[in-house]
Parts: sequence; C-alpha cells; structure tokens
Amino acid sequence: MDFSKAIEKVRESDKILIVSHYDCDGLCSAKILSTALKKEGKEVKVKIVKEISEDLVVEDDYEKDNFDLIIFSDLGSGSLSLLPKNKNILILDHHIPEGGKIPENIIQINPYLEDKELCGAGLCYLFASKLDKNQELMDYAIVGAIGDHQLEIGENKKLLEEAEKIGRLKIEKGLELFGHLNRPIHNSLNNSKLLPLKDCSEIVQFLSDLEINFNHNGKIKSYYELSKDEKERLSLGIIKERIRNNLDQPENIFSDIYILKDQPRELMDALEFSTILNAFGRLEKFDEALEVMNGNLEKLYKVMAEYRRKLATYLSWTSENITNFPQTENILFINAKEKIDENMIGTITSILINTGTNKKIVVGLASAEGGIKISTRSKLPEIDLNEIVNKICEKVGGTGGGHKQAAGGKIERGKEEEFIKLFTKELNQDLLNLN
Ligand SMILES: [Mn+2]
Repeated sequence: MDFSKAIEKVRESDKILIVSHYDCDGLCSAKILSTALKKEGKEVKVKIVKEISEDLVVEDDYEKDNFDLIIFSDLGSGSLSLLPKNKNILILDHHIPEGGKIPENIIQINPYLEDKELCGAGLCYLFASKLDKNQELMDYAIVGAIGDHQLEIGENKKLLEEAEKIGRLKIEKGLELFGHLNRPIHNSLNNSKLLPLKDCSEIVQFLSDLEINFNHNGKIKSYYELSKDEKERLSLGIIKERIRNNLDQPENIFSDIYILKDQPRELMDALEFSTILNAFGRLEKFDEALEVMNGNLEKLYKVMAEYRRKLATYLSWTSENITNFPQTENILFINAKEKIDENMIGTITSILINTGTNKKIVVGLASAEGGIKISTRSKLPEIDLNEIVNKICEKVGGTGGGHKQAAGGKIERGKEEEFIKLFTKELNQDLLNLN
C-alpha cells in the first residue's frame, strides 16, 4: 500500500476532521489517527458515525470549521458517491469499495483493492507509522483487528507478530473463556461452554474441590490471578469433568490470551478491551470511548454495567416472546420492532444463534433510524447469507450484505412481513438445492 500521496496531503493540512465508524475497529482507528496527527501539530476534530448518509455530508461540521482535510477511517469506500465534492478527502478503509471512477478530490487507500486483509485500525496504524514511529499505537491496531474478528488473518497477523517482537504484546495459552484478567473466575467459567455445571454455586464448589484458592481478601480472583499450579489443576479438572459427561473433544478448552503489556490492567486483555469498545459504541458513548482509550477509566464500570443491563433486558424479552416469533423448521425471526435497540439487534442474534435456539438461522428485525435494521446469523456454512440478504433487501427496496454466515441490511418500515416471506422462500429453495 502506497501512503506517499496521503502523507503529503496530511503534511500540507492544518485543520483535519476525522470521521470514523462507531464499532471497535472504527474507534481504534480514530484513536490512532487523532493521536498521530496531534503529535504532528495538527488541529484535529473527531466525529464518530454509524454510517455515511446524505445528511452527514451536508452537516455543518464540514463547512463551518473549514477543515483542510477530511479523513474517513473504517468507512467511506462504500459511499464514495455520497462524499463531499469540494473538500480534500483521504479514505483509510477496508470495506468493499464502490465501483466507478474515484473523484479527483479523494485519495483512497484500501487493502481490499490489493487483495490484502487488514482491519481499519491496522491500516490507520500503518499510515501513522509512516508519519512517525508511533509504535505505542500498535495496541489499538490489535484491538481493532480483534473487534473485526481478523486478528489471525493476513496483514493483521503480521502486526500481531511485530507487536510481540517489540514487546508490547504477550501471547499466552489459557482456558478459552472471557474476562481472563478482570472477571471473577467463577463468572468466566459460568459464561463459558467449558463446564457442564449448571450455576455459579456448583462452579464455586468445583473450584474448592480442586483446592483452588480463589479468594483474595474477600474478592474472587480472575483466571489470570491463579497460580501456575492452580491453572494446571483447573485445566485438568475441567477436562476430567468433560470426559465424565461425555462431551465432544474434552481436551479442546484452550485459546490464546493477548496481553497488551503497556495498557492499564482493565484494558490489558485485548479481547476484553475490544468488548468494552464495542459496548461503548453500541450505547453511542463515543466521547467516553475515546476517553477510556486515553487512559481515563472513570466511566468504564458505569457504562459496562449499563450495557449488561440493556443486554439482559433484551435477552429476557426475547426468551419470553420466542414462541410468538415467526419461525420455520430452520429459521427464527426476532421481529423486535421498538423492543430492541438497532445497535444491539446484531448482538442479540449472535447470542441466540450460539446459545439460545436450535434453529439454523436467526434473523433479527429492529426499528431503526430511517427504516428497519436487519441482522442475520447462520450455522450453515454452505448457505451464503451475504447473497440472500443482499437480494431480498433489494427486492423490498433496501440494501444489505456482509459475510456468508453473518449479514445485515436495512429495509423500509412496513416491509417486514414481505421480507420475512421472501427470505423464507429463498432459503427453503437454497436448502432444497443442497439436498
Ligand atoms: Mn472495520
């Protein structure tokens, strides 16, 4: 990827507006760019958005503040025709670009165009590393890649190896659970699929039986705080329990833990960090997310508690109503209307497909700004949701797409029934063709 024109453009600009995406990768991109550009003495403003729409482009920021340059990070490539025509623009994005000629006022750098895989934050980091050394910003490239589920893929993996080499990152093998550093171990175990035990009290008993000293001055330790011996006893104990219960692949309980050595304790586990940023993004706490990345952790616990509360409310509403949702043998439609926030319908469909239903495909529909948001997840690798969602959304006058097993879109309000009907028909046809 050639950054020379982009660097030149930045060097000759004084006032720069950064417009970035609201998910973990986009927030990390904004953090990397704003830090690197401020260091260069630039006047920087950050604006976090959910998408690029026509109204965004005419919004006051662009005109009023008279920016010399607007940088779009982790978005922009798919909306070239919506961007201002009379401003200097730099796009650092990894989403599939819109076809056609690129307008003169736009410089676009996109790894997709070179058949490379790199998250938005990784791309912003490479750019920042051309401006100056900026090695400390590598942490956010790693967190962004985790957020986009591509840390072990392509150019992301190279950054990961580099971070390990220069000592900013440590990779350790550990149990496959969430919250290695900051969650009480019984909670981490209870939320994982490692143990067939039913609740926290059974897990506490299980830990006691293994003679694991999980109590630290009345506070339950995290996995990371256990001694090496205790971690080994715990792994063995879990494998034995899995064998006793005839679970598949009883020894398959490990994963990598990515530890960012220079971050504060709360943010050290890159996976936890990415979850935090996604949560802040979905609650639209954008300024607060940037504050957290700047090391101000004051609002961290309050916002995360709010996020968990919201999630719990949506999950219990979903399970209370699950029998009333439209469904077929294979598909569950969570037609949530106003009951689930559009920013969180994707999370809810993910949780449902993983733990809440036997259906092969879950489709979420939620009321959104300017329409109905669609979110789909599947357990069938042989079905291409990207193609199906794209086709059906367009049929009902909307847009959509994504990946094979996770895709989303937006349709007009009032078209939900039609979408459900067409989606069911299309999917049943595809399933028939498979057999
Ligand atoms: Mn991204």
